[in-house]
Amino acid sequence: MKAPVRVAVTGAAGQIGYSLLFRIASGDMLGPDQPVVLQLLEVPPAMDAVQGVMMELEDCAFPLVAGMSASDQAEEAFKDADYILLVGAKPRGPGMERKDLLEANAAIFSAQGKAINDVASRNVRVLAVGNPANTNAMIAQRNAPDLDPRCFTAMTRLDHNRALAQLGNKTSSHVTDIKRMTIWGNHSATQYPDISHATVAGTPAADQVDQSWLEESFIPTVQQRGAAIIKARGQSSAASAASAAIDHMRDWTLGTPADDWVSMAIPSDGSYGISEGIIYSFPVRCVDGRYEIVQGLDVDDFSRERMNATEQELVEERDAVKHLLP
Ligand code: NAX
Repeated sequence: MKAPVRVAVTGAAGQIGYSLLFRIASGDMLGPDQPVVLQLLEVPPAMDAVQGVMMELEDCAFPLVAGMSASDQAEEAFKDADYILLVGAKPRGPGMERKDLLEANAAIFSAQGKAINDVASRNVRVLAVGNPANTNAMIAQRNAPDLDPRCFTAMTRLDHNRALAQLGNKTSSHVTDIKRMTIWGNHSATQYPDISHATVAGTPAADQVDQSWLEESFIPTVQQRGAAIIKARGQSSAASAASAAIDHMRDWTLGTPADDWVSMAIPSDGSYGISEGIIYSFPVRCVDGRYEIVQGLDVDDFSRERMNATEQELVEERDAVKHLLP
């Protein structure tokens, strides 16, 4: 058995937290030989609820749980953390404009970024799930100047997995037959799910579907899937979001298969002409605990237009919170 690692989760009493924590504790994220110490962060009114979640975690008697704590102080919850999942965020309230939402979350993620900078492991892996996830990750990163910017990522894996499912249904194949799916850009309705490099059972996906399905069904369905779940379930996706967060952290840490890649929103280094510094979703491969953008993919006019539109939205989000950045 390995030495325990510290995993901090914010928003631990929320719906995603309720699914996520039990998967982490059972070894789905870091493997069956990796004990974990869970460090939960919540806001003061949710401290009773989080105690209840900890009681249930205890009652599972998970062999891999080496310790557990909850706090309403980020400096406590992030202390020496090796992994941090930033799930808690302020939801859009009635009458709230997009700008208000960005600003409210900027306050939360600035403070959490500073705390990560001050107390987390120097090799921490941070995943922002709480929306607007990409810009929240950027704000946390900018407030953590002592850490490598590459420690900070945001989640587009749920979009990636949704795209696999849609293409699998359309081509009557299993998701495991599909390789090289890509989500470009923002975790929002401007994201660009791209099948132009994908294969289904070894043959190009683009040869197996027509352009009108791509434009009129596939892309909008993936972009709008979150809203469709809310409409059907009356609540936003939670178990699937938790599952995607597990996938993201597992692949970042343990690696991606050589013949495939995954989508992660990471600090842009200018690859594919995308503005440096924004947290943009790229196709990435992970080896030895590090991610690298898949380089050299052909980008046609159809893709370029969509990659630029979602980049533009992220640049606008960054500009809207610029006055709050250090
Ligand atoms: P819930 O409202 O059920 O839970 C959020 C929890 O976060 C609450 O318990 C709240 O008390 C806590 N919280 C709020 N501010 C906090 C702070 N400053 N520090 C610590 N905890 C704090 O939401 P849930 O359904 O769990 O969703 C959480 C976030 O994930 C939302 O922002 C949501 O929009 C986002 N999502 C992101 C997805 C993605 O793919 N990136 C998909 C699913 C989800 O919509």
